[in-house]
Amino acid sequence: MGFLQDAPQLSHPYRGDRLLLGWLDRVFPSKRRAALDADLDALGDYAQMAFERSSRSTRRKPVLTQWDAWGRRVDRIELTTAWQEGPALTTRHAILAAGHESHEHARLEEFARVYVYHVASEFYTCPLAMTDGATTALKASGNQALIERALPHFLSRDAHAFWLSGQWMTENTGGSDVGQTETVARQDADGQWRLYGRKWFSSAVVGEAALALARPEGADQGAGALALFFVETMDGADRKPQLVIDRLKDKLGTHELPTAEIHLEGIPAWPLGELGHGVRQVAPMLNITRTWNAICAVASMARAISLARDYALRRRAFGRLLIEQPLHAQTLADMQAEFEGAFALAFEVAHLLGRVEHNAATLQETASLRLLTPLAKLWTGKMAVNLCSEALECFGGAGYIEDTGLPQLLRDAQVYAIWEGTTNVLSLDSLRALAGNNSFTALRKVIAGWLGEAHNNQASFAVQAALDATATHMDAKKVERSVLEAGARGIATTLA
Ligand code: MFK
Ligand code: FAD
Repeated sequence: MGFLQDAPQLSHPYRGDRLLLGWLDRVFPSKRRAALDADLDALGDYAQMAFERSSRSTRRKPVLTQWDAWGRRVDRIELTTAWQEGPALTTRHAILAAGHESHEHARLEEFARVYVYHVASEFYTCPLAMTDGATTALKASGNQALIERALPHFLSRDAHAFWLSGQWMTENTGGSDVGQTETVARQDADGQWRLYGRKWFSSAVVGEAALALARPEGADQGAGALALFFVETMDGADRKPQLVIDRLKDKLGTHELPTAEIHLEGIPAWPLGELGHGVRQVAPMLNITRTWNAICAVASMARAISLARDYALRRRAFGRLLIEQPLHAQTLADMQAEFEGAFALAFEVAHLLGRVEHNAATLQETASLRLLTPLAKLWTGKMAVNLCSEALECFGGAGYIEDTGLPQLLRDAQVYAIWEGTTNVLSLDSLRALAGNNSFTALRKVIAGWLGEAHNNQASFAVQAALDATATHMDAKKVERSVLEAGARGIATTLA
């Protein structure tokens, strides 16, 4: 046999990540850093093992069996190995529990774990994100009965007690415009609420709970009249019969994640708070899952770059290693620079989140968090697609071949820009954040600080012009809303 190319190897996703290690050393007090080390080390070991395992096996998709041999409806979903390992890893390493400890570094400790675990988890991080979001929304609701019922499960350190939560928002009528929700909430004579309707995308259908938007029977049309409900999906070991799984989606990527279309046929539900303003009540969940999205997008970039860098040390062209070819080295360096910027943006959101949640933030930091959350989500979502595409090209034709495992990186990356608010929806959310009456002045100061540091004058002018337009619109409604919206993506990406 002639020449055989070595496959790329994965450096340790924790101990080999210079950027993460440097960042942890910088932001953490040494005592906290040492405690975190053991969990990150173990999650890094798991991620390296999972990488090697995936190169030996054909990746599987979850399988839905709707009927048993005797005609009974069972809706059983068989999960991939990584998904079966998810609850034990999550609870053993306190991935969710760490984020809800009572100190301002809690979120950073959580998201460092998420970053190391994400790619190996095969998007088990998707329902983890929603569970974290549900925890945060329940806390914000102040509904003590539901908090006491659900949080001991969501934040459990025992795999047997652990519950996942879904986020049932999107319907056929619209995922961005949830105001069109058709699912109805009806109250029994005994006062129990029940949900009836169809949810078009449910990514945690194997979970034990969900937060669902529904319209109380007889309520007005539009988003303002929606209510947010807590749902439990299981009756002992069986899924409740009022939750019917119609089918699993056949998706471009995230193949291991069982995303289902479901029908709700009277499943019991409990409102989180008042029977209205469900979107306002679900917003804390959205902001948490958007932060997860940014961190996970950055984790995918880290994986793609790590493999491309390793390959450049193994592959030769024109008499030398790829890394010795000046243009290839420059290509990798440019990718690394974009990645490090995205990493800084995503982790700044995690840092601010922890400070805000523990009352350690200034007014400007609170306003920054509101704006940076959509910006980080939209920027890292797009960047992950660009960067994974570039990384595939670094492997030449091998990057296009399925059993190298590389194409999956690109397919999976495409989801970051779509779910949890598309790029356009988040650009509009950035305008919403800018226009928040209390925060605009504080934000202008923060942004002036960024512009002071920026060397790109064209970008500075664009941002300044956008802010002036926003201010004018807010003050005197002189700028047409349509003009502002048409420019929203430009404003958002420039700010990001
Ligand atoms: C591995 C990575 C892990 C990531 C997890 C991935 C899981 C993916 C699963 C999903 O995709 S779940 C579905 C996600 N769906 C969305 O993200 C919905 C996208 N659409 C939007 O975000 C719309 O902007 C939104 C539905 C939120 C608002 O639409 P509306 O109907 O125009 O509402 P409106 O009137 O602007 O806002 C209602 C209230 O919510 C307002 O407050 P008030 O009632 O007090 O005025 C808003 O200020 C507030 N609000 C909206 N977005 C907010 C927010 N508040 C804080 N933060 C926000 N982001
Ligand atoms: P639409 O809302 O119809 O959007 C279509 C296009 O119109 C987009 O490009 C959008 O940017 C643009 N657009 C819409 N409104 C505006 C506007 N005002 N201005 C400018 N442009 C606009 N949802 C859940 O609730 N739970 C889940 O568990 C879940 N899991 C998912 C898993 C996967 C793999 C995927 C792909 C999606 C999942 N979703 C889930 C759904 C997801 O959140 C929605 O697909 C997303 O919010 C977009 O909604 P839509 O598909 O209805 O698109």
